[in-house]
Amino acid sequence: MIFNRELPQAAGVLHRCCSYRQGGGNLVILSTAPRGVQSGNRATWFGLYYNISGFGVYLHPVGLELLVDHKALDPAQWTIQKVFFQGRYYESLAQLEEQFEAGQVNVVVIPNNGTALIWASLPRPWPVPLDCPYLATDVDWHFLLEFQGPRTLYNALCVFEQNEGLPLRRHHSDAFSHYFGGLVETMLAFISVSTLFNYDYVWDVIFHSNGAIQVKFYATGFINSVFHFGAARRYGNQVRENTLGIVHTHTAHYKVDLDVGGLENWVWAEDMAFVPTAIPWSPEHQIQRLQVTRKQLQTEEQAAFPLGGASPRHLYLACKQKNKWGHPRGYRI
Ligand SMILES: [Cu+2]
Repeated sequence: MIFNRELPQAAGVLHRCCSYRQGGGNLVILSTAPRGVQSGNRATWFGLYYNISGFGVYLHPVGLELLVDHKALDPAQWTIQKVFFQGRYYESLAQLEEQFEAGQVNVVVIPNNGTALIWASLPRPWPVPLDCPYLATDVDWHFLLEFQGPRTLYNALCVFEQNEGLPLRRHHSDAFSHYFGGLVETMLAFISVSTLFNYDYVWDVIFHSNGAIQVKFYATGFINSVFHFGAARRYGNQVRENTLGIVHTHTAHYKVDLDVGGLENWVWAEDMAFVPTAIPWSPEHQIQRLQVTRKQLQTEEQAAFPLGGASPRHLYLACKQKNKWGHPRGYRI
């Protein structure tokens, strides 16, 4: 719709700014959220970028953006609600072209000097060796999701064991007797990568020997960029002649369903608190004494902790079974 129906209406101005030819083969679109201003809206801004083969297109915006209403189920009925071109808004591409022909549009010519890099298009294993240590084991991932039949992603995960960096415990004695004892602490790591548009997200799941499961999540890849004009630096950093790397947010949601030793599990919160106590051998004096606090969280509400807010020092998921001393067995979250 954008390339066949819309862009030809502004062929003149696009030829001038962005070496446009019929069909627009040198351009690609990238969309951005939000997709509307209220519930039910389906309207998205699509930015046009130079299609630089074998290389990221994400740093090469040409300064044209189209607000497409894509609520209709039939794409033929989608419409352009607004046009942005190099700092100004227009009602349609036809209006932009009309004003360009009347000499009213100040066109910034965007150079298309990207070079194709041949090595970038070579097939390669995934994750690539830079994600994992050399001795890691690559594991294929078989799945049924989203496809009619089974699929396999080769080398989708890598698994390795690694020294934690600190021993679990060590002690060297030179005081009453002479001995040394210690235990290495290792972790088991699973690493995978998922690619979404210009980003690669690296997911680490790490199992520590104290029972803790740690999930790490990193965003890397190409930055998000838009056409740079006016006071745009307020919204990011200039990274090229006509390109602004923009501030924005990434949101990630985790949903974990963990059963420990059966389905009967509880969430426990452990922390420490200072409790004013009279000194036993000198009751007229008071000390702030540190105590362990333990609380079973009864409802989902109680077990919900807002990001950045205060949460208990130790949160763990415990099963019915107890250890020899009556402490519930569980995994720390
Ligand atoms: Cu980002």
